[in-house]
Amino acid sequence: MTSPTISQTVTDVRRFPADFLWGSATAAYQIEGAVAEDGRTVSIWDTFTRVPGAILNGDTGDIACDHYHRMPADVALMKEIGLSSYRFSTAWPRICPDGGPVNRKGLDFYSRLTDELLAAGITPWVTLYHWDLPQTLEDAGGWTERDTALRFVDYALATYDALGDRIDHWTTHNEPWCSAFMGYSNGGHAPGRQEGVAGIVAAHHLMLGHGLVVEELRSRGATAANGKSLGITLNLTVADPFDPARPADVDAARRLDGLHNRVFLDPLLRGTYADDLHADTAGLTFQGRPWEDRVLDGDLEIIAQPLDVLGVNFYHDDVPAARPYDAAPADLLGSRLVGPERSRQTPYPGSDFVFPRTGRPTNDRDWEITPASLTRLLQRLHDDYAAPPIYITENGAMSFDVVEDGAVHDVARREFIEAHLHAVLDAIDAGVDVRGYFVWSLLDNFEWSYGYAHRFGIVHVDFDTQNRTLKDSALWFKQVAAGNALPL
Ligand code: BGP
Repeated sequence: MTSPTISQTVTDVRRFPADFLWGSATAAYQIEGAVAEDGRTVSIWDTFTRVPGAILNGDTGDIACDHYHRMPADVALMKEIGLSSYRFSTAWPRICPDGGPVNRKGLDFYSRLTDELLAAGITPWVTLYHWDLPQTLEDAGGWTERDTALRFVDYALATYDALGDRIDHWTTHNEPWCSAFMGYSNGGHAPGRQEGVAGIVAAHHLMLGHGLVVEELRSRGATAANGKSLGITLNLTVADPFDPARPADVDAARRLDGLHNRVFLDPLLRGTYADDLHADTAGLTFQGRPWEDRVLDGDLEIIAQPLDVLGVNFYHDDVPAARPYDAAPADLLGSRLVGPERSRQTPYPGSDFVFPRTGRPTNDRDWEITPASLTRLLQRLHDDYAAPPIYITENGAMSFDVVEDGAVHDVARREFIEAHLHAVLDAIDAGVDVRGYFVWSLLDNFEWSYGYAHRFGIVHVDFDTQNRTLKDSALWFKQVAAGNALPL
């Protein structure tokens, strides 16, 4: 007897709203390779991957998934999986090499990709900045300089002018928290600067760039009435104290929420920075000045432009304990993994926490699996921030997958995605407007600090042969997307 499929057991399913988008996401530097082709210049990640010890096994994105040369075949894979949308990023150093004038050849690649997607019936969803700042702009100060936000507008407009006739969904930034705080506070990501409160300066300029782009695109007719949708993607978390009876832990959770969630949500959705963010960072300086010095009159109005959608990336919640906290390393999350040492510096200026194990199951990355927190997060965005329609623009799990007899039995990933899809449905049932879900990632790829050792794809990539194998999770996702429903 064959096992029942979704269509055979129509009563035993939980349905998603009509027109729910089923997608998968990637990012340029993580998959494209071809780093020196057709005029592309060096980005901060090309530079950072050369820093000894920065990336596990010294991996780089030089070749990655060789997607730049294999794009049509990869789009065919998306079609085979039945994706209704594909979220990718454009590479700034391809389109505006060295942050300068437009490079037609760089744009052509994304134009061909867009046409290929549309021909396959897949809705393109573009992200303008997924962390690959041209090195030349970093050399001039990077995101701690206001001018970088202005250069971002030039690049964004060039991209929109070339692709806006065919692409409706535009995201300015992916996870500006990582760009700002991993890039400029703890240095675990490119450009690798460990400059404390510089992270908030960078966050402000990233958001300023976002707001300026939204303003300019609106004036070019990118409005909902014209079928265009503009947004930003944030990696948000839910912060709970490890010991609710310990006041220092309660304070740690509040601080983490401030320096991770509200530092973006408040300016973007309320046009303000919270009082406790100012208080928690009082006395910290970057280049001798407090971060607030870089917030000029009118900036918050620009940042708080109304958005059509909010992208939410979610991997796990956070349950901090305040230091000093006495625990054996094995009792702390992440302690078993050999990650780059620099990533362990606090990315939270003025605050430092540890993350003790709470006893919940973990995945191969040693991240606790916390789907109920996704429901809480979505409800909070709805209740406290009156957020615009939400798309889950990334969610997924790392596992050390292997190909056996032509298949990859990634049960843990399938279960992870399934649990989080139920969490999304729980939020929808509670009245939150969630309109799509993009699994991270389409392909195993260059996972930043973790290089190629850590696999997130629903498609396995053999990095020696570039052979692709659909994992069991992809076959399952195909069924769910086709039925627009989860089996019970
Ligand atoms: C997000 C990024 C993705 C992706 C994923 C897993 O932060 O937007 O680009 O890489 O997380 O990341 P990592 O392997 O670095 O933890």
